[in-house]
Amino acid sequence: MIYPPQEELRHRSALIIVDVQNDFCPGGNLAVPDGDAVVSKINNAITYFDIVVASQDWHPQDHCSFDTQGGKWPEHCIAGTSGANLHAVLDTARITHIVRKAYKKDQDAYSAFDGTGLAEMLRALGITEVFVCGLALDYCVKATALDARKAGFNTWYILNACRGVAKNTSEQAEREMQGVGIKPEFVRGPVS
Ligand code: VGL
Ligand code: ZN
Repeated sequence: MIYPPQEELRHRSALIIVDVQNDFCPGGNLAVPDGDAVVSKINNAITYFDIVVASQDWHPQDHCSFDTQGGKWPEHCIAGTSGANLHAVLDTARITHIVRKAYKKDQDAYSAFDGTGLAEMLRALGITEVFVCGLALDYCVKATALDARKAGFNTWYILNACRGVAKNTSEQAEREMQGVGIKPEFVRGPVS
């Protein structure tokens, strides 16, 4: 398999853009280093897909993952706030489906498949090939790609359209994904 998807596979391929939200970008409450660098890459990749899913982390104010509630993360991506919005430069006109996850107080969800019906939706659309990109490589991108593979999709992660929270966990994430047959891909241009 190659990126971009071969023309005859285009109608069976989906791009999943994971959590490219303001809070995960520089200036946000849980900024991923260089997180906004994925946007221009994704805007390039997006042109090769007819089915484009964007996920949003979508937490209530008192979500269990927040340090104020004994969780591991600072408050982030609170439903309806600007921090939960998709990055303003992301080409949202080409997004065909949005899934919101981890919107229940007592449940966290790293994967865009978790509690969203995404696998069934993609199957109903005839999708067999899934390309994952976005934030963060070592958390939600990894979890999404692993779930895509588990659900039976041929799965790739577009490495240069991802950023991770930390180097060691990102390298570990790549090993985990590759260990179950998820392959790395790279989006071309624009030169930046
Ligand atoms: C994420 C930490 C907490 C992510 C979401 O999108 O990778 N990370 N919530
Ligand atoms: Zn979260």
